[in-house]
Amino acid sequence: MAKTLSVEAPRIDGARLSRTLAELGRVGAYKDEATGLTGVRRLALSAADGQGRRLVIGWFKAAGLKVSVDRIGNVYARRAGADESLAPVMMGSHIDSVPTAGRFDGCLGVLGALEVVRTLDDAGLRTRRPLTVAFFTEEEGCRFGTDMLGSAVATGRIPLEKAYGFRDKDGLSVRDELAKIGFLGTADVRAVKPHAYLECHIEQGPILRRHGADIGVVQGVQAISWREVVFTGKSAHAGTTPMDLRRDAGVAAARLSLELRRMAGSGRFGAQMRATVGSVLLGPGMVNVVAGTARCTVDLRNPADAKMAAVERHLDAFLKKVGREEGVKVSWRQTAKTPHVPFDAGVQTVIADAAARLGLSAEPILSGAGHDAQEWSRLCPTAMVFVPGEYDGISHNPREFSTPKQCADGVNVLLAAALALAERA
Ligand code: HGY
Ligand code: MN
Ligand code: MN
Repeated sequence: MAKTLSVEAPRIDGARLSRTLAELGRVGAYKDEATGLTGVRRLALSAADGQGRRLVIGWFKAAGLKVSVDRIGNVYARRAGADESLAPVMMGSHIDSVPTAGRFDGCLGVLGALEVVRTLDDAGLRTRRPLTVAFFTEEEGCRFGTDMLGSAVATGRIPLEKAYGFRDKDGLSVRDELAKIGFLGTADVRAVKPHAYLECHIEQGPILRRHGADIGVVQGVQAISWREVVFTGKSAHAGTTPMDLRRDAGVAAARLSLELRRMAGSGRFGAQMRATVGSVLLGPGMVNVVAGTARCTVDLRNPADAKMAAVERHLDAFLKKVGREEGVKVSWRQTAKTPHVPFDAGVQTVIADAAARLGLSAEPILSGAGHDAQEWSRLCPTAMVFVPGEYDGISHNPREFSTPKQCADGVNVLLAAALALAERA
């Protein structure tokens, strides 16, 4: 008979966690030209994502978890509690990646939760509430255009049929790509109602490391707004077309990039304002043809919703101005938009107490990156555990690195916090 839980939580096996992270990191591994490092390329619903999913599910099953796949491809793995009638404490994140990723973004949260389960099994401990470990579809949003897709469907922000219809740059749909990798599941997407949700994640920025803090107690996620902006000018001969006769979509795109940097640096929208043009596709994209079209992505981030609204108004006016001055047509569509999301104060306290009991230094921090947790916070008390990263916490880059101790500290806090929440009525 499993022992009931003492207050003192067991400690995880940090070496096993590192091995598991390394093994998943080999799925979708590629040689990164820019850094010379081995990176991870596991775009959502790609063959590599399917391979990674099957590897992780194999680990879930080997740990005795009951696995289900829902209709948007989210994967839930349940560990029975002493009282199966109680709602589970859920720990999750994502294993899909951007094309130039490291092996920690998202994976630390999923494999850290698996390590929590393995540690409880080693200790023969049964929690009062069931525990669910999960990973969600297309958290990154960089293939099908909107972030936290699987979690947004599971928590009711995006309808399933709308999500099925999203297409990548080659016109392939979410639904078809789920089927292609064998993850068009059958479980109801709204079936999981956790008692609480925890996510362990790398900070992906420089703050914790610079402050010498072991743990970040995440207060929430800043507002995010993504757009796709299309400038349509006139393709023309690069050699014969006088400069004053051009309607150059490439110049319009360049002005957009420069204006975003000027806006973000002006302080007018707060010191935390961040703005990025991550992708510019020029058409026809030839050395001797003035660009007739430019398809750009815009990523805006701001901790304050009111400031984000002001940024959007300024950007709308700027796009009209550039259209007028460059003689190009401007169209744009909103591809992602989430407000500032505050996390539950009670769960933050549980995390802070766990860190203190473990003798780890912790500080509150607002997340600059979007996370699945911000979607689950609509359904249940939610918060996150951040771990610091080396090299100024660089992420979405193969140089992404958190040390085995940093990862183990974060997952020990995740374990202690999950236990505290799982023992509550
Ligand atoms: O874009 C983000 O903030 C996250 O990495 N999906
Ligand atoms: Mn992430
Ligand atoms: Mn990411």
